[in-house]
Amino acid sequence: MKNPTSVFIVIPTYNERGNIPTLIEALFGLGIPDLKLIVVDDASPDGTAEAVRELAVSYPIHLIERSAKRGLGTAYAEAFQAILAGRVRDWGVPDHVVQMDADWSHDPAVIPRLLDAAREHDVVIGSRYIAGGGIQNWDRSRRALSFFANHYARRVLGVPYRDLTAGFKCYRRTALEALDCGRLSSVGYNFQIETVYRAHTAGLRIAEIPITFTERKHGISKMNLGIMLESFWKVLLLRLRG
Ligand SMILES: Nc1nc2c(ncn2[C@@H]2O[C@H](COP(=O)(O)OP(=O)(O)OP(=O)(O)O)[C@@H](O)[C@H]2O)c(=O)[nH]1
Ligand SMILES: [Mg+2]
Repeated sequence: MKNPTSVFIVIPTYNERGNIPTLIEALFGLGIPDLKLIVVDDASPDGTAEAVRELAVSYPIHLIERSAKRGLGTAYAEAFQAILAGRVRDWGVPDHVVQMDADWSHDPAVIPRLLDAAREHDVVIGSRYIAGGGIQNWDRSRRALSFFANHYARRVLGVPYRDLTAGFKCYRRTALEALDCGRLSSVGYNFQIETVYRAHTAGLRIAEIPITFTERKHGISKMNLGIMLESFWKVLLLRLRG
């Protein structure tokens, strides 16, 4: 008999060798039944893919290897499309899909709470900007950037969610279908805003639950000016064209 909630976690990686092994151990240590992991690695020069392959001997991990760094947004879109098409091994299509970063900014211990909230909602956002949520170890400029990006996107798009740029989310399978991943236009982190906006305009039930986001300890950030500019103009385009 099929498990009542089968769960896939999707993690995009670029140079996360220092983070991914301990994170994978922690994820499979959560005791979530029927958990599967999909890692999308963009030819990380630091050997992230190799580290994932070593752990795939012991755990149900599917590694999607792309030939060059092509952005977090396209990595997620590719994984989500493969999942919905049932193209990930013989694992079938899961009931829930969780997305998270590889760098320990997202605490694996929160995942059961995301799944819990997903009983009553189609999309659950792990939110830094509601009561009980927060950020550890971000300097003032990074906080200001995130605050501005959220404020801007919320005003332009006219949606009520406090953390539109959150990268820790859980979708019901039906919500992923409604996103129509082939249509997603974001290359970089704008993916986070675009997914929530599409879910909102599709009339899905979206909840935010509080999380504490912790800045990475290992590796370096991939945030850059191009990623910021993409968000600036693509949020406008989203509003104009839907
Ligand atoms: N496959 C793939 N993954 C990426 C790419 N860019 C970023 N990532 C991954 O996406 C997740 C989020 O990227 P981060 O660099 O942590 O972004 P951030 O959280 O805004 O920045 P810091 O935490 O400050 O480093 C991490 O797991 C990255 O390894 C990419 O182009 N391709
Ligand atoms: Mg990070």
